[in-house]
Amino acid sequence: MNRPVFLSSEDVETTCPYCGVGCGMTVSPKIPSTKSDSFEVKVKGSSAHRANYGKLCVKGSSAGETVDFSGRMLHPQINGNIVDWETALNDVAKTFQKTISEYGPDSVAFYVSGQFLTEDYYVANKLIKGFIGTANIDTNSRLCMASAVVGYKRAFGSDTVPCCYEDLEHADLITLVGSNTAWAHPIIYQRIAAAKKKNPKLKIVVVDPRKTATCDIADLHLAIKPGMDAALFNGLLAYLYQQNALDLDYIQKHTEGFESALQKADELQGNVSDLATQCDLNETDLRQWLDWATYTPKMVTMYSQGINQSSSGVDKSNAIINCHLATGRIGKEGMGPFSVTGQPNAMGGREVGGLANQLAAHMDFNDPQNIDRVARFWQAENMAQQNGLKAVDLFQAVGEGKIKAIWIMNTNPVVSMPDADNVKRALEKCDYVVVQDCMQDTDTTRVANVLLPATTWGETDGAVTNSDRTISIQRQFMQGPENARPDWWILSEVAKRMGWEHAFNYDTAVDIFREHAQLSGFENNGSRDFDISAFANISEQEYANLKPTQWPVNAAAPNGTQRMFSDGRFYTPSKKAQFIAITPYSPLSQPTKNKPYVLNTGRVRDQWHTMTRTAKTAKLMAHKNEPYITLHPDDASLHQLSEGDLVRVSNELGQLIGRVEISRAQRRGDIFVPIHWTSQYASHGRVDSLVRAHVDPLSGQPESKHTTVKIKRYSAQWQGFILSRTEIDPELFDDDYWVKITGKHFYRYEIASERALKNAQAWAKTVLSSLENTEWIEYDDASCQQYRAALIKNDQLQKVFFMAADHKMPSRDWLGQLFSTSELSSAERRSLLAGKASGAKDPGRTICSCFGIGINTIIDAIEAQNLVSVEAIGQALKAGTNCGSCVPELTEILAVELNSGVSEKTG
Ligand SMILES: Nc1nc2c(c(=O)[nH]1)N[C@H]1C(S)=C(S)[C@@H](COP(=O)(O)OP(=O)(O)OC[C@H]3O[C@@H](n4cnc5c(=O)[nH]c(N)nc54)[C@H](O)[C@@H]3O)O[C@H]1N2
Ligand SMILES: Nc1nc2c(c(=O)[nH]1)N[C@H]1C(S)=C(S)[C@@H](COP(=O)(O)OP(=O)(O)OC[C@H]3O[C@@H](n4cnc5c(=O)[nH]c(N)nc54)[C@H](O)[C@@H]3O)O[C@H]1N2
Ligand code: SF4
Ligand SMILES: [Mo]
Repeated sequence: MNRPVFLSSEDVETTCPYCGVGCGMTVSPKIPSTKSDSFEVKVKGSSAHRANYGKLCVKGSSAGETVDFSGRMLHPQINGNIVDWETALNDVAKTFQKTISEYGPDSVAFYVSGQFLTEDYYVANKLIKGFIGTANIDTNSRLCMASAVVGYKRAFGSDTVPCCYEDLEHADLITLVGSNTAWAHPIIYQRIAAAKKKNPKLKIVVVDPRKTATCDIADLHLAIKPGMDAALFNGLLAYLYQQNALDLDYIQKHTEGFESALQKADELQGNVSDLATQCDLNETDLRQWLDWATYTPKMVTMYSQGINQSSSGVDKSNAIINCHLATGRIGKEGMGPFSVTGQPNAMGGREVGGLANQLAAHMDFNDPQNIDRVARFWQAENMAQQNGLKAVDLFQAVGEGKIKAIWIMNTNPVVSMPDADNVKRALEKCDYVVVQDCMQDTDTTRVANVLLPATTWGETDGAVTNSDRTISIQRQFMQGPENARPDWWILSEVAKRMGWEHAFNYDTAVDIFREHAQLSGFENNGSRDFDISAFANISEQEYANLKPTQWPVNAAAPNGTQRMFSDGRFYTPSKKAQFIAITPYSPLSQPTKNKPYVLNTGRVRDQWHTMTRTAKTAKLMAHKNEPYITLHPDDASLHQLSEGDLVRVSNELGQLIGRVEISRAQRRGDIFVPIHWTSQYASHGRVDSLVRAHVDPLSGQPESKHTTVKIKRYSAQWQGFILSRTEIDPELFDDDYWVKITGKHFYRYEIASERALKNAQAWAKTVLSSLENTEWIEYDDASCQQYRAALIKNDQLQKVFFMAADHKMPSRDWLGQLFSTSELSSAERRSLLAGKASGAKDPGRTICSCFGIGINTIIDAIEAQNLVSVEAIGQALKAGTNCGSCVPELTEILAVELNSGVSEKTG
């Protein structure tokens, strides 16, 4: 059946499909009682889950709106033809077998994802490493937290996140480094904000070159020069020593390598004034943070992509960890170096060993005993003996023809890999590309030979592990498309057809989870941190009811483990933690005369990665709906750019076109572009086509936050927008700029061209292609380059097109609302080509997505009703009262209004 059907009418406890906070959710199915009744999935935060205690952010709370089957991949396909599963599975198995027998196991590869469920991940890893016989499996986690993994391993001898979320509530100082928590980990942000309210002593410091929405709760923002974090934390280490604030007893008992780490730090960053210059920081601010970090015992340092996505990402992590070790601030309440993960199961991927340089269950290839142990446990027939290729090298090898067959699952590398156009070319050239996705049309499915339709969130069961080691279950509550299958099932069926029936004979996800748990405890005896042997015999029923649990969970800790390293024992051979001497270095691309700008990239509040889920809902599209480029006002005036202009960003690898957003939140010389746009939603929006594939030498993680580019105004000869009840083929826009935006009952296209439009009416007739029996009303004024048209059928608005010399046309909101009415009133008809109801006000860009409240409405209310707090705005307009994701922006708007200052947007 290719429409969604619930399994039952009972509430289901599950886990959010999005970020690594790992919020628990209760899903309440609303079973349609009649055929025309709508299918509705209600979600609310589960109050019992210790990640979120009932809260959800705007993405999580809208998850129910994304489960319809629009755009889904519905059938297995080979070279564009629909085939049955048997044919597809045989084709994949045979082609992989043939390639391996001709060219050896290293001629094939898997590229997987931190959004895989643990069971999917486990099977993929077992198949390729234990049976195909190569470790050529890498994951998008390489782009995400590979540096954090290596940092932890260098320091602790294991990939262990020492902290838990409760530490954020116990801390008196939280330094957020390279983390836009407010947008990327909103529920953690809300926990920190609540902790601060409760404990006014708690200081928050944000270290980020940009002034982000997260800075709204910060006592101090250090707008660090991009890439200089290792220097900053070296500086802290030296300062701790200078202030006599070291925990010498801890250093002596539990660590090694302190002397050389301190010596290096003191030599290079021992002088605070010099350090301020190196990091381009105000010295007073820097001293303030150094003092807080020296004299506040309960300190958590939470870090994310500003640290990891760097050519010195591993060193940056160790520079942070060094400071915690030097003061013994680890393994104790309210303390620790806390790397937060981005994807819902980035941690599960690390557990199964899904990276090319991991083996399984927190064992590596560096010890032959590990290889032997895993081989015995799996009864592996072709055990891989060494690390495989990391993502950048892997796609390079695809391009060079060394990898002849690749199977990509649950990730969209043509969008998300650095040097993405080159990745695309490599895949186009590759003999055999299998893409397993739940969506039919992505940039990566477009270059596949074989497409395999997977089930997705809500349609299958599996485990995920969040940022603080909590394992929770994503549970099935609905039936997926008839021909979609769970990822683990597809992998197992191919494995069986390659001759390994006995090793992949799984009936359910629980069978796999049990095996994974058994491996974690196999010959472990306390030698490995990752141990969930308490689940080694878990029954179906127990799995179905599994409560969120923090690993390790074994005989010694049957209820899980909140915090690690409390006893000062680590997983290195000496059981002591390791200091690493750090020599900071700058990002690899440095600005030149021709490419003077540093391109920084990251996330927006309401979109998830390559938008395949979040762009389906109008609600999540309302906040930011076009690719944009944020730049400092001085850089904007240098290029004579105003807010809303189009600009072209380019370098030798590619180009991107987006809207100008001017903000003092941006440092001079740095520009920021969001990562989300793809070829399905924008003509020139894929930012990774510009990002150089420079990597950290130890982790192989790309420097996605630092590439040099030039910018140039896009000299639009005309601009326009279309609202249409049905989709429009972007091919009709030729090579012009276009962006597609999902509205409620319509699609919106923003268009611009560098070529003059000689005959607007003719263009409109082609692109809007009038249907039969449609009324076509228009307004044409060539003298001022204005053309407007509307198509109406049976009194219902079908399409509108507005064009003008520039972007300043009526707000799209009022016109958009008309698509929700089945019959236009005569007043609406009369106002159509004016684009607004007479006397109506433009609500402005959406701030609160839950209630659809725009910035102008908020400002008007603040002014008219003298509102002085975010709570008062909430009472007046409801804005910010549901999920709270927009509270940082409301705070900012309020601050600007109360100070009557110049509007400063945060990105
Ligand atoms: N809304 C939303 N939330 C998400 C995701 C999403 O797609 N959308 N994705 C999830 C995933 S997979 C991940 S990995 C996380 C990422 O979560 P975050 O890491 O918080 O998000 P980013 O926006 O990638 O980058 C964080 C910040 O790093 C800063 N930065 C850049 N260069 C430097 C530097 O040299 N030093 C420092 N200190 N900072 C720097 C950027 O300005 C940016 O504000 O988010 C997760 N949550
Ligand atoms: N410049 C720059 N580049 C970046 C980043 C950055 O900050 N800057 N961030 C990097 C980071 S941290 C990350 S995590 C990556 C994310 O980048 P990607 O992993 O490429 O992005 P997603 O959109 O999450 O891709 C997931 C794909 O899996 C599909 N899918 C969803 N559910 C399922 C399922 O159950 N099964 C299967 N088989 N498929 C499914 C979706 O439709 C989608 O096509 O981007 C990286 N790229
Ligand atoms: S913070 Fe938001 S996106 Fe992340 S897990 Fe929670 S509800 Fe989902
Ligand atoms: Mo990520």
